[in-house]
Amino acid sequence: MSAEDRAQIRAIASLFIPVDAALIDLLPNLEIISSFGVGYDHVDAQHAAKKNVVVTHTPSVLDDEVADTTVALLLNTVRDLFHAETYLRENRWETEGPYALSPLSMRNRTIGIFGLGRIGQTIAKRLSGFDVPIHYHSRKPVDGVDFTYHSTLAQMAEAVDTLICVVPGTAATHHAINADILKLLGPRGVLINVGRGPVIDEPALITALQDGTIAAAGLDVFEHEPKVPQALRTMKNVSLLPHVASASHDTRNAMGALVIDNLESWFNKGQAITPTPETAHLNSKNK
Ligand code: A2R
Repeated sequence: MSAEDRAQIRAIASLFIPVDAALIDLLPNLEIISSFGVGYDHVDAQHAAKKNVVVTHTPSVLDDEVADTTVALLLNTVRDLFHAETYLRENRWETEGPYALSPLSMRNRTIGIFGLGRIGQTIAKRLSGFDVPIHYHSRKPVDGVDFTYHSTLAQMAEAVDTLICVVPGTAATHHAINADILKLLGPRGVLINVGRGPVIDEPALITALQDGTIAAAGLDVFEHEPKVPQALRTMKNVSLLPHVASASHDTRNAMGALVIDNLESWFNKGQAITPTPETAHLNSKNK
């Protein structure tokens, strides 16, 4: 693309496409990057801020869908439902008899939510109906909730047996769930990840699942997705989804509409609707 063409570009709508510092630097008149999804780890928002470029994302409109999928993934994992259904479909119920009892269940579980943000709180609301104690860890306690707060992830992992990860993928959360945290979660431990793959040290998780350090895992996101390690695919105590937590027509349409609404609002009213925290201070064309 010629320098003249690049100078025409004032906005990027990004659907899972990386927008790195080099791309931002190529576009001298870029004003806004409107990104699809609540997580925007594929956009260099800090570099965009330095260049006075607003980055927007699509929070809130996917909370219910992701929370529903999280509960489904948790139940699928503890009750072994995928393998039970496969057993029926292979006609083994009729020929071999009832499916084996599941070693795990939701009974007597204690839940720990790593990241009690918009999605984490929506998950907690749903799980409150399961009569299970709910704990959480984030950097600050959340006002107005009566779940048990832990100021460190290690403290929470020790106190719970079911860890739900729903933090953003950042430098600070990279490999936050490592061999030490899995050991603290313990042999009844169930790990669910609907946040970002790199938050978990995947090789450490595979080892922990193989040697019984924890009992099971349910994963919607992966460290190098769409590549999923063969070891995970062949393990029976693992439930795997191809990053579909928000992937219904309803919710993806709402997310797409917010991508467009942010662009329209920026160009028509001089202000985007849902800027990321890194660029919120730039969110006025009259700055
Ligand atoms: O730490 P806080 O108080 O800012 O709480 C946020 C927490 N969080 C962390 N907790 C511990 N250590 C960290 N380094 C850290 N960084 C962030 O994660 C907050 O409770 C939560 C994020 O909540 P929201 O910003 O409301 O995000 P939302 O919409 O719930 O989505 C979470 C993530 C997305 O970034 C995507 O990666 C994925 O779920 O779809």
